[in-house]
Amino acid sequence: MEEGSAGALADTVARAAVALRKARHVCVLTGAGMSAESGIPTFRDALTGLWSRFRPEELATPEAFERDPKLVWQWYEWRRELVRQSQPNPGHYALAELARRVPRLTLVTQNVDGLHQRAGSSDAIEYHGNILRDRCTREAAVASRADWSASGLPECAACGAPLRPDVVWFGEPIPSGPMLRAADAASHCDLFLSIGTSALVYPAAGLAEAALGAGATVIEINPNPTDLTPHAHLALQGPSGQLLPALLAALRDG
Ligand code: BV8
Repeated sequence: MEEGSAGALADTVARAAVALRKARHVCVLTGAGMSAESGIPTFRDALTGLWSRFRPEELATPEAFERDPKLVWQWYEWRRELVRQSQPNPGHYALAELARRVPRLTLVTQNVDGLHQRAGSSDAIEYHGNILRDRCTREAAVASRADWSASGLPECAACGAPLRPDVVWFGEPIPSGPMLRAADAASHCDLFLSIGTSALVYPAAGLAEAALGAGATVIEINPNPTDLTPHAHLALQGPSGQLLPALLAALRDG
């Protein structure tokens, strides 16, 4: 990074720390970029190699599961293994620490990897569910697996119905609890942090719009520009695993 842009970034981090110091209620939305430095490919990168011939919308949908449950389970088991082998990165830990240094912080994550919780953000709102949990397709509740199934696919231990990953697929509604809690935080916060998301998937991407509409300061952390960047008050262009610890240090030292 050339001298000028490093200086400009340090200045933007300092300005973000001033906004954090003044904030009464911070709402944070994280996306797949938050876990990139933990070795979990971002949602669109996850379709490299074996999966590159698919688009997310072709695998993460009820129709895909209906059409070819074995293929969909293969993709999820592959991603589950990546998640199991991953660790939270310094960005996850910095966010957990930040929650202890501001009056109120609501963390909403689009990620299904559970890394925020493993880093200490126990109250993270799982807007799109959690890939490590199974859900019964009949009882629509989190379920455990039968030891054996005739179909070779995971079945509910209680009722024998097929199991699915406990995530929100494209075309499915966000669970009402997370939806309402996230919408309330976005429209009542005075500072909104959008971290590691391409701001393309709705209704999650609408949370930043709600915060802007309610007059909150919006700060984005992302190495690349997104549709949100032109509307953000501050854009910290870099990896969250480095910028969140820098932001926390600036807040502490301020
Ligand atoms: C719904 C769980 C209605 C599954 C996921 C046309 C226009 C607008 C909307 C739509 C449309 N057509 C359809 C829709 C609706 C659709 C949608 O938004 N589609 C998009 C593709 C246009 N939304 C839905 O279907 C939602 N449901 O609308 O239901 C309804 C209502 C009532 C009743 C019935 C129905 C459901 C959406 C949820 C889908 N599930 N995940 C799974 O994971 O398997 S979404 C999936 O994408 C992940 O959760 C992921 O997190 C999320 C968003 O992606 P990002 O997190 O932003 O990840 P991405 O890879 O895109 O970007 C990564 C970013 O990180 C990049 O910007 C990169 O620069 C940055 N980065 C990289 N490295 C770093 C970094 N940042 C920081 N540090 C780094 N080191």
